Amino acid sequence: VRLGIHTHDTYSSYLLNILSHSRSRADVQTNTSWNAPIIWDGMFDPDVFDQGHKQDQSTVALTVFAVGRYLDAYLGTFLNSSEQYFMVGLPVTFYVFTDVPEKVPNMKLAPQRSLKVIKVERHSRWQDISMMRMKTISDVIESDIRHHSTYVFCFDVDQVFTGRFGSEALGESVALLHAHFYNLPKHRFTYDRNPKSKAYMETGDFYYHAAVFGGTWQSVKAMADACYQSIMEDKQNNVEALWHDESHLNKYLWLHNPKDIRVTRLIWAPKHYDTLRIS
Ligand code: 2GW
Ligand code: MN
Repeated sequence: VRLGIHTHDTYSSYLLNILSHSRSRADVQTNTSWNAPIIWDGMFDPDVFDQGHKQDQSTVALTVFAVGRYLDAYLGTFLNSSEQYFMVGLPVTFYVFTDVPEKVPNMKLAPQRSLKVIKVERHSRWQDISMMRMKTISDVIESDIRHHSTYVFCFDVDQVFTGRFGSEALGESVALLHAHFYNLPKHRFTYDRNPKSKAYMETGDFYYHAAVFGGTWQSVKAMADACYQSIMEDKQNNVEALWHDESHLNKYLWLHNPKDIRVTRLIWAPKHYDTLRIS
């Protein structure tokens, strides 16, 4: 019960099919004020989503960073649990970023699933280890992911999958409602409140957890690029957002709400009053 999902404007036919198979829930908010779905356990039929995405030949990339002590502490458990629960049945490429590639555990993966290890520098400040992921994610989408995967999901490594995280989470722009905040009043949200930071925001709609975000590679690249740019502008101005990349992600997702008009079917023709309405 932890997937906050919003979807922009591309819907293929099987999604319409899915909608007719969906069940609602009365105990949680199931759509945003701009009508994007918030998906919770019990609202979807996993088999219908899986079938649709297999038909569409959806492929998924997962990025995760394990730099310094975080490799021994978390990576093995994270990867094993992802192999067990993340997008099972779909082709998945894991992208592991680390400063010590030779220490990445050898994993036996199911068919159509593979793992790529990419060496990154270890930033001396932990804030940079976290924030600079945005740049690396954008670069790897550009150089590799966009040629192989429809969707990309980016995860913190200090997490363990304990249940299905499947194709119901695939959408153009996907974010997770922070488990600590989803039920709290907005004034408790820990957005960045420093007007000098690019992440500054007075109010917003949700508080998202930067430990999970995803979407189509195009959408994730736009998100990562924008966050990275804001992070760098902050550095030039000698400020750092309260929760680092998470603050920038929250600002971006607040500014980039999905549109409520998905398909333009009928538009107003231009009316040339000067020639049409001469009496
Ligand atoms: C991070 C903080 C302090 C000391 C070390 C690190 C660290 C992070 C590290 O030494 N090595 C490393 O690989 N990381 C990566 O950055 C790793 O993937 C980790 O999951 C991620 C974010 O750091 P984490 O998980 O310690 O931060 P949290 O759990 O407090 O996360 C939230 O806030 C962060 C910004 O402060 C990020 O936005 C994160 O996405 C949020 O979940
Ligand atoms: Mn974390």
